[in-house]
Amino acid sequence: MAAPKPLITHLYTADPSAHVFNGKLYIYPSHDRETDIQFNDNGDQYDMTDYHVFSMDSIDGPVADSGVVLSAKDVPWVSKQMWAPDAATKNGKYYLVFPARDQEGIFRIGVAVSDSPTGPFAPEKNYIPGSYSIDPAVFVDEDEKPYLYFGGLWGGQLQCWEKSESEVKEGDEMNGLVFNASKSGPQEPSGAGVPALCPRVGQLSDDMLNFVSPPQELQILAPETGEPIAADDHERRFFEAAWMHRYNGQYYFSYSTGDSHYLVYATGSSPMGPFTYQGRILEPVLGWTTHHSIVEFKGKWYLFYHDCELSGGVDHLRSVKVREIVYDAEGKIHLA
Ligand code: FUB
Repeated sequence: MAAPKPLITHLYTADPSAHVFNGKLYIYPSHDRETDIQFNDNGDQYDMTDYHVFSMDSIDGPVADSGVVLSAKDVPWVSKQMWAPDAATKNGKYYLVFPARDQEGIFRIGVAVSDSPTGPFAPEKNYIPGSYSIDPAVFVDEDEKPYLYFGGLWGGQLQCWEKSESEVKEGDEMNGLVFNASKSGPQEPSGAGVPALCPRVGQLSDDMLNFVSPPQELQILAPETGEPIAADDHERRFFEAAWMHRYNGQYYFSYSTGDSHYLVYATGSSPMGPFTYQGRILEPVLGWTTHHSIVEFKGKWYLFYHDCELSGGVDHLRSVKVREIVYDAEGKIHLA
């Protein structure tokens, strides 16, 4: 196939979460912007302040920009860095679910609500109690139960959260974890045989504003051993960019491997896991980050992702692209 082109060229956009609502395709991306902040492994250069929503009637047709649908200045709990969002619909409402740093510089996950898939979205005053880290992905299963997958290493702070029997801060009673600021930055567990840190999953309440029980670690197992993937297995371990979809009765959990720059996937028979690693979806793109979503639209399946082609390789100025994917008879994913 011809090399995919950026779908949106008047803005920089990244981390595309694509959904089909009422027969139309909507993209909920990060809105990258130019800043003087130098590249670092903590991700300070990704200093985004608002979200736009984009829509398409057909996969090769024009992309409509609905304008700014939510700004950091309108969300009381947010200090900065509106990173990769997702969206979902339930009970006739549309929910924009997004991570940002709170007033103490800790990444949390918040919700904003609208009657329309293109917003504008009215933010809740506070973040989801017990939420932490980045890259929320909401999955509403066939039985209408909503699940929130989240987590990201290094700048995403997943490694900063530790179990504590006491001294849990108000608002974190749900997760029972404390934030250890000394672990901020490019750190994660290491050493042969040490299990990798895994993403978190929690079932959401029907109004999408709370967890119904504490989020738990989602297991990703190596197929050859049935054991959790190890922390030093950088080509397969979870880093960030969680996504969940269902195909042919199986649950597909996909994610970025971060510093090895792959998009990979694992499958399981329950939305809560465990999942068994299956393989790669996309090889490294131009730019450090790689992030995606997978959606069925008009009978075909698509991978939305980003790279830095439009900015000539500037790492924090990314652009959304799309490629068709197919499943083989064994349910393995291939680029079309
Ligand atoms: O866009 C900021 C961060 O970069 C996202 O949260 C990560 O997934 C990576 O794409």
